[in-house]
Amino acid sequence: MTFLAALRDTNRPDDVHAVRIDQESISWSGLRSAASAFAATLDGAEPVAVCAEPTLETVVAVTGCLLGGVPVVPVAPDSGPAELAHVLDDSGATSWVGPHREGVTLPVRSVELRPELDAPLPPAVDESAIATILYTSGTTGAPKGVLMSQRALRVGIEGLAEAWGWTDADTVAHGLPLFHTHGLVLGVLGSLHIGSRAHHTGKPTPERYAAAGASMYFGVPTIWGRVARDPESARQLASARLLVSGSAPLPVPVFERLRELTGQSPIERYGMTETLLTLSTRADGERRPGWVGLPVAGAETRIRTEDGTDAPADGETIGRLEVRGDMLFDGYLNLPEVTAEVFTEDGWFITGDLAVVDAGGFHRIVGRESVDLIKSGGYRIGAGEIETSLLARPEVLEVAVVGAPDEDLGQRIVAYVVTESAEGTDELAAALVAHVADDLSWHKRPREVVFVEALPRNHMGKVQKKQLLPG
Ligand code: MCA
Ligand code: AMP
Repeated sequence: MTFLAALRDTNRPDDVHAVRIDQESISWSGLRSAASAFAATLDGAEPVAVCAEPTLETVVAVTGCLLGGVPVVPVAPDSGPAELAHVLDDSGATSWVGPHREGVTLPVRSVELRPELDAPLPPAVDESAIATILYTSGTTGAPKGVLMSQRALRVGIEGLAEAWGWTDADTVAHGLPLFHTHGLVLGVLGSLHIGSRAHHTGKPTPERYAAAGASMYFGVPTIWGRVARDPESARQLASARLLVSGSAPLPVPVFERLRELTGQSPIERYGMTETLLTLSTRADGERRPGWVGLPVAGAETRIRTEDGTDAPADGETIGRLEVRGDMLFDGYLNLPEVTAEVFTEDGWFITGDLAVVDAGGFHRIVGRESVDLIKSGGYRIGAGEIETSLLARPEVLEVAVVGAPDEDLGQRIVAYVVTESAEGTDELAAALVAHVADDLSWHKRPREVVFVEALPRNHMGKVQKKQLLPG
């Protein structure tokens, strides 16, 4: 058993493209040959950092690393200096694929979409090899590198294929970033394992989704909300086989509006960078608004109450969601203590999400344990990371970052800032937003800065973030 089975299958007919990005496409044999040629240039097992623009070059570099058994580090193309330096340093990447970036001193590897020399398809890789190191935010500190083995990716994708009836007859369309699990692993590598075609729409606009003519669509709730507000585009998705939402909760009104406009209920599924996807509704089963369904093949879940026992399957009792299965990560890179903390003594991964389960095994995610992990537009963003970035500005004396409810983004990043003069100006607010966008990345920028005289604190001096949130 090996990951990217369809890409490795030399008998696969070449009549349709394997991957299309915007207007450019590459055939199965073309991708196999370009990725094999890239793999042939790899000279060891050191990670390769790939600036993950949505391009065919990114797909060739990533699949080349996987074929060659070398870990790949997908990097957000707009990572600012602080984020980029951390990712390159922490991952131990020894080469860089992508445009010239200030601060990147690693040797650059080039990608040939049509290599002149034929390279043989590399032999199957030991499945325990690390496939990807994906950086994701925690509640505190800098983003952590999540080590995913080739086995974890294969098992995770096969679990979804079983739940969704995903086959080589499908075409998968989405417009998600290629530096996270959703867009890269599900949206591209999944197809290259199953044999379906992957179509990246470029920008994830409702019009582009409507024009893609795919059988399966992936999106975060922000995208589905925009589709639901564009009836003309939404109606064109009526002929799709599955509309799949995940990465954040799909609001019930969006679910219902999509059903009204397209005649079909979206599939909702739940997962994490560390666990791939562990829960989903099924192509052949019930799809209930607000619920994320059943464990996928190979995953197990349990919901633990405060006293350490399993919550009753009554659809009401809230507990901590814990998961296990072969699609889980191998740990956080360079952080053995942090890795140990997220597993229970008996080997379950503590997701940090709160959930309920009903008698039929259906799960509903009710929230997160920590207010410090924000989900904005489906991006996971640690409040601590933004606070550290803002505190580097001399004007900022104290800061607390929270995720406020937002109709479009799910949560919107709001920074409560204390300055010396206790008064902020619009110019300062704009400068602070630009500072985070430049220092970390665009999607981590606060959407709002509120100047306050003091932050609410308890008698121990700890900031009471819940008091900064409405309700
Ligand atoms: C974008 N813009 C910029 C920059 N980037 N301008 C200057 N500098 C930049 N670096 C422009 C855009 O072109 C756009 O302009 C405008 O800013 C708004 O961009 P932005 O704010 O980024 O977009 P948005 O509209 O707010 O984004 C919504 C989104 C995005 C497209 C849904 O949030 C997104 O791609 N989310 C996906 C996150 C994701 O994949 N998460 C998966 C992780 P104009 O409007 O003029 O064009 S979760 C995961 O992997 C697990 C396992 C799971 O469960 O799936
Ligand atoms: P990330 O590692 O970026 O994928 O973020 C994982 C987190 O996204 C989870 O811990 C959940 O809080 C959230 N999440 C993913 N899918 C869903 C969903 N369908 N419903 C609610 N939350 C979700």
